[in-house]
Amino acid sequence: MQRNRAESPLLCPLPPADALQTSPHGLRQGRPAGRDQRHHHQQPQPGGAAEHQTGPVIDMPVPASFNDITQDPSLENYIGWVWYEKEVLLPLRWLQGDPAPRVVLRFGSAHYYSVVWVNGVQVVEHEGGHLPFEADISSVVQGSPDPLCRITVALNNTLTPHTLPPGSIQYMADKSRYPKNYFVQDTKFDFFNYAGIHRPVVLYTTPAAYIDDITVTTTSSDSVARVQYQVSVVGSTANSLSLSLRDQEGKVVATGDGAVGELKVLNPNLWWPYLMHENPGYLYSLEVKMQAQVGEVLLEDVYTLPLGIRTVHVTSTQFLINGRPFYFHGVNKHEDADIRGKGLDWPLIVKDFNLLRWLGANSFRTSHYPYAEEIMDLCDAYGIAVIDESPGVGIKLPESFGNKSLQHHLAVMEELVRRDKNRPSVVMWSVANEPASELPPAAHYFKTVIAHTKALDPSRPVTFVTDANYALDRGAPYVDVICVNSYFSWYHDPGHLEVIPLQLTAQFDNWYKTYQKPIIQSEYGADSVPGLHSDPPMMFTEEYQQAMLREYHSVLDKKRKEYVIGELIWNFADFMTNQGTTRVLGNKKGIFTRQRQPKAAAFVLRDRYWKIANESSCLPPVITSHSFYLK
Ligand code: GCB
Repeated sequence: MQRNRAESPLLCPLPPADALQTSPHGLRQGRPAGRDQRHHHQQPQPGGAAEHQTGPVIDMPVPASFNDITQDPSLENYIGWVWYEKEVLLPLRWLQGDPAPRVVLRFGSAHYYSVVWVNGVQVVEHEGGHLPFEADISSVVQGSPDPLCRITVALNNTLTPHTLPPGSIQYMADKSRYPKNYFVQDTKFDFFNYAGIHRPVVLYTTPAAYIDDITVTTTSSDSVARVQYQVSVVGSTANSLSLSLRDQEGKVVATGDGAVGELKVLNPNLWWPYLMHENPGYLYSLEVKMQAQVGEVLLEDVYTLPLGIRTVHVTSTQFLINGRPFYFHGVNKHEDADIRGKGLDWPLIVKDFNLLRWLGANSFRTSHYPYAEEIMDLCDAYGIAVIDESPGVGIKLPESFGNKSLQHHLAVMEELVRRDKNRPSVVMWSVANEPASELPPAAHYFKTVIAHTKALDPSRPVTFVTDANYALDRGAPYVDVICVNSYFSWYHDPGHLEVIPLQLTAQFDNWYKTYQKPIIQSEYGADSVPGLHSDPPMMFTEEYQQAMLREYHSVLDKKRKEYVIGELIWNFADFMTNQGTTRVLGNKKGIFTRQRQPKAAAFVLRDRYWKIANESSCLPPVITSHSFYLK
């Protein structure tokens, strides 16, 4: 569980748009200090952004990536420190009381390494984008005579062989070819390394004694479900806990007390994926109340957790949700859009969910990093099954398999599992995408990361996504489901659609014979430039993208009767990448454009996904009216 803004009436979100300022050309801009590529660990000095800037101060919206906001190309590709700063007035009731409330500053995510000060006092540092972090700032703000709170953030987007994702700085020393101090950041992944404060920054309060974490797991038989819970409280040892579970009508269906226990729900409404039930995404609401006596005062904290009752099991040929075979007909996505880059964008998020439902998609993988909690909330509510992926993308260098990287990967899995463990939509963890899993150290590395993830959450299967040869992959023995990416007739045998039946059939047969584990085609696809046409189909046209999909589909139709349990198109929408000779303003393998308009391939996939949903004796809800999601 991660407390977020949904729970607290005392939230004071930092206003967007006019807000934080960055001095991207500021402190320690330019060449990283030292060749060990650890310059981001050299702490900037505390104090305000204004004191440190050496470049212009820019109005920078939050949340957003900073890269595409200005007309300055050097900011677009900037690597190094940037500074954000904002002053907010805190309500006086946050600063007083005995005991005074606990005041928390929370970041949904900031890319990549952050150091945060409040009123010049360092309150937290955090390594890694894509996941939340927070700081208890009570002692800083409550000690101050002034309700003004100055929040200063130093952010560094440098990736090293030990970050997730990894990267490295390449120094171009040849003075005859490059300007003095020239360097570029090299990454082994195919999306633009957008940076900035990407998700909301909020201030909230709790009592001095508070509910710190809740873990729930669910099991069910025909007419009874059991919800196992565990609650941890911080700030008091003498406290009492009471729980009540309400259905969607607000009726209390089970109650419990104590820090550990089980709730019994008769005739439960199970959480079903979209298109598998006429009422997908059923969520109960679990209210946890804590009372603690601290000195003379009785403190009360309440946390309400949306809760879906469902089970997940994997056999050698099937993926079962609530005991019924589930076929992933879905997409891979990115957090990516014009102008805001990877910044949270509500209209875009809701548009994407409407497109997913239009498409008949029942699932997606959070390629290649954890997505915003706001997105995950909608997956829970709409019944979109999620393969929740860590930022372990592009782990290719041998040094990225060493102990230092491994320890960081374990820590990232802890953060991810803590954040998403209670989400019914999350049906599997993916610890990485396309690592160099054929390298000898990959065996120990993946064995350890997967075992750790399973220890953190024994209730879900774990995988990583591979493009290695089935006979050489050293991580595959440890996964529950084989997830394979392949691009036959694109990166291999470009232009030759006729090789697909043979090569794709062999791919599936080889993996299955070796491991007897169910398989997901976790990526396949072709770039198409919208509006480009040719018949016979040629690469980069809309016709070629359609034709490639159809060739894959005819093999998938045979294999899904055996052990193939899913297909996820690469990609839902076009997205930005580094510039390169194979990328035309980014990766064009979207079935929608970056602006979310359908290409011809979207209609091929839509016909297919609805056909599969109808076949599997599910009850497809046809969207006949518009209901608006209000937050
Ligand atoms: C892949 C990667 C994905 C790329 C895609 C492509 O295998 O997992 O990140 O974007 O191929 O289009 O090359």
